[in-house]
Amino acid sequence: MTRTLITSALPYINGIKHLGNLVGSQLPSDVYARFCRARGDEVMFICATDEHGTPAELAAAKAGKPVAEYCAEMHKVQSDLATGFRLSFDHFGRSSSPQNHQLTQHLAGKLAEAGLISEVSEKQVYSNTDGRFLPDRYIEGTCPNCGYDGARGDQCENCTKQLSPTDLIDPRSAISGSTDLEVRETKHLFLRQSKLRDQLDSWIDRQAGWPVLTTSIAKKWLHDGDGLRDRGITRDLDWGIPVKRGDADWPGMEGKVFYVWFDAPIEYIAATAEWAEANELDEAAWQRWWRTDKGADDVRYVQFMGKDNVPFHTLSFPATIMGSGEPWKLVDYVKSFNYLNYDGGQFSTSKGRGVFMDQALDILPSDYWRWWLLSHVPESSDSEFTWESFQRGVNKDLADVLGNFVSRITKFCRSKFGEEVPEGGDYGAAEEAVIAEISTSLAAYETHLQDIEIRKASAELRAIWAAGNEYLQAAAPWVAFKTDPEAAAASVRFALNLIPLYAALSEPFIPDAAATMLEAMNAKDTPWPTDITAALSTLKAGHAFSVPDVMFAKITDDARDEMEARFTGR
Ligand code: B3M
Ligand code: ZN
Repeated sequence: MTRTLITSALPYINGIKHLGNLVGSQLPSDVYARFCRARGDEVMFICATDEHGTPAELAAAKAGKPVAEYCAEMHKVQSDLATGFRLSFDHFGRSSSPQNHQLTQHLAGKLAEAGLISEVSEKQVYSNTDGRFLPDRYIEGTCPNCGYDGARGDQCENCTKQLSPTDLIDPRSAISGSTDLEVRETKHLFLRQSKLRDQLDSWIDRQAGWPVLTTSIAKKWLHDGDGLRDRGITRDLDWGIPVKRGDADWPGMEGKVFYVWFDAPIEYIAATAEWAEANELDEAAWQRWWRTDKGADDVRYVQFMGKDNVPFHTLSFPATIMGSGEPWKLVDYVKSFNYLNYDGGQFSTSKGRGVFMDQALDILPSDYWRWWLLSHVPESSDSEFTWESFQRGVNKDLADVLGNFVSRITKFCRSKFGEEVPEGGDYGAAEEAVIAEISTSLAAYETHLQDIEIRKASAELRAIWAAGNEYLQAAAPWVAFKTDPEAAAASVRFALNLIPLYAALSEPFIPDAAATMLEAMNAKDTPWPTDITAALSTLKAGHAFSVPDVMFAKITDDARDEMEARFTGR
């Protein structure tokens, strides 16, 4: 049996994610996981909240809560939203878990043993009022270049000049506004990634089939400028994973934690250990996914992420894995995405611009969003959400094509033959033609899903739905019924058989609608089809069904305008 390990980039804990975040990793990874499961793979599908770093601390401070409490609450919120969008993770973990503490400290110890960690003394700004070191971008002041008074310690937003904190005139803490700052000496650990450059380079060269977007970013970081320079992996923060070498203290590193981007990808592994614990399984149960010496040789590991995360997954995390000298599983395929924009601009968490996951589910069922987002996933270029396009996708594809087909044929059958599959007549040339058409589309659909070409897959799925609608239109059993009831019965039987087939094929994209169709057709265990002729003869004469409730309500122009207005100028 094929074993597929799938991870989605971990959403930051600091607030509810917008639809651009959702479509840039979690949602397409869910389609792939569902497809692999439907095809009979053994799947481990992992995600988690990314809980460390300054943004988590600041979000907690803003919410007026201790950071541990804030993270626990937000984890629950994000986990419930994931369920609301039907993201079928085997485990939705937390990067603050004991498992991740242990594994991160373990790997740091191994890297140190391998001579890949150096200790570097740095000067950094300390805020006496805040009682902490300030990262560069949490220091504000006046730009020496243009005089703008909101420049940050890393860059002036006004004139774009790169700055260091000591360049700022009248520097102050962005957290408290305090000017009681001083420069202190502090020691940090650096991962000597540069020593692994050749190893990483040849590993990337071997990944012939990776998407261009992924490889081009990885190569750029590897070869241009200082992409692979040694990287600080510790921070002076309270919240995070304490710096240790395995179980042992790390002299001189007391009170420091690992940098969030060091521990976050390790959480992919740790979350699988969390999964094992939650299911009362032993260590072997998760190690067979991650340790090539414990059975993970035959695992295919696929990662999903937005393009800004590519360098961390193609260089930094592999450097951690390779540098440890231990037989951990490396990624086999990195699927990355461009950005989804919102109505002529960008989605923005800080500005509250766009539609956020909680708001989306308040307005409409998750399938509506899943369908539009997945059929517009920013694969080959950035794409844009507009309310008009959303309305069109829901009304035309879901309501007019799929929903209309299901409703029309089940209602017609009920009125003329009752709520069971009618007997009489035989499939003929028209049915054979549909079988041939769908067989061809199915092959293309499967190829696109295997290649994780989600947008092409969605177009093929839509074509499969349309084939049923066109068939029904041409066969017109409501006309045939008057003169040739046998022929009408055969058409109705054929069309009813398309419903469970559509459910199975649509499940990766619109799982709730798929479940509704199967429930109505009394065909819950319909498998992924291998042969369309056989699949379309599954429901025999006499098989009982029921007419489902309206599957997709159309979005009226008024409703669209209302939603659009509600989301501008927030
Ligand atoms: N939290 C960034 C992001 O959501 C980061 C991903 C971590 S994946 C290990 O874009
Ligand atoms: Zn400036």
